[in-house]
Amino acid sequence: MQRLFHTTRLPEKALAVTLMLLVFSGFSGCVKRSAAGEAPGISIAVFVPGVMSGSPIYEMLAQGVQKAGAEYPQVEVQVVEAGYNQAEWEPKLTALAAAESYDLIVSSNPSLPALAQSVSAKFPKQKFLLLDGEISGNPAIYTMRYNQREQAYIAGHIAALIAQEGKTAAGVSKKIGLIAGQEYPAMNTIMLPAYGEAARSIDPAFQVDFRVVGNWFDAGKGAELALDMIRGGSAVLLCVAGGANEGAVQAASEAGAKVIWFDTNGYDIRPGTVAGSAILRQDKAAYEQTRRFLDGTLPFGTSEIVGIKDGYVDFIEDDQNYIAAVSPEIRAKQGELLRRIRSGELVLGY
Ligand code: RBF
Repeated sequence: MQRLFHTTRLPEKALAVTLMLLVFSGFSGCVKRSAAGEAPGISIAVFVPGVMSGSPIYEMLAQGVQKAGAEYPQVEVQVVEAGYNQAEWEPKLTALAAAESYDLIVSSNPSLPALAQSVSAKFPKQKFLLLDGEISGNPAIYTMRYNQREQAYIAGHIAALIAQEGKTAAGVSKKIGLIAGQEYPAMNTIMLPAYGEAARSIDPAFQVDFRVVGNWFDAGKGAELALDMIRGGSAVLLCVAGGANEGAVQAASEAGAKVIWFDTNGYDIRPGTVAGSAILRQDKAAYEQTRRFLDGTLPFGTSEIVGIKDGYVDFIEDDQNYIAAVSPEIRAKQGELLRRIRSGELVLGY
């Protein structure tokens, strides 16, 4: 989206002088490129592993970093979209680090920690802030991941309540669907099981029809899968497939099924069809963690996990489209589940 590299280079002598000045002034922050007489600058790259359009988890990432950057003087934020070819991500990330132009590279998704670890072996000075992934023990990498067992559990809970109410085209149904962009450990071992676990807490007979698009953009495939799932008896579909969600929600709307949205508030996308939004506050996480970096307090080498109680995972209950689409009885039951998680009565750990 924007230029990949920032090639400002200083003459070595100027850099040495700058570094000496910084050392002698006791500076412990992250200024890299500065020359005598110039205000020091901090440069941050947001590495988007995919494209932002259709994937609000990445839009929130860029927004949060940009918001934090704008609150500090001399901070420059560049957003780099790496595209959907995952084979290109590591070479592109390596190129960003090799440019030695960025004080921090910010990115997000569960595959990033391993990529950053590999790049870090070659460029150990490069710092990384990674959300929605986990690794600890590398002094150049900080990670924050979300409790996606909670996020998928609250999605499965409302999906099952709506399915068993019998007001969709499927009638009373004990089947709910999940469409994912691809298979990955957090999906297969955390989200998919939690989605089913929640449905079976409503009725042990519930089954989950799990389908995989194979990428994060193909809306046509999303629609095709959704239609097949609805024909197979799934009354409600959870969509975790980026740009492919658009096709699934369209198909669900035409076939009289419901959709549960993931990561952001999706009620407006198709009022009446989108009947739940289990969200992540990735914009807040990106903003706060970038600020910690700029303040010099981001604890590199560590990882954190945050969930509902911490305010990073939530279910949107106060949207008019939710209130219009879902019966008061179901909303009350969903509200009670959220209360139990918030109060610590129901603990959904890993
Ligand atoms: N989620 C998206 O919304 N859009 C994407 O393009 C996307 N790409 C991903 C690529 C990989 C390799 C992995 C492991 C996950 C990806 N996700 C993507 C899923 C994302 O990390 C997260 O699990 C979901 O958004 C649910 O919160």
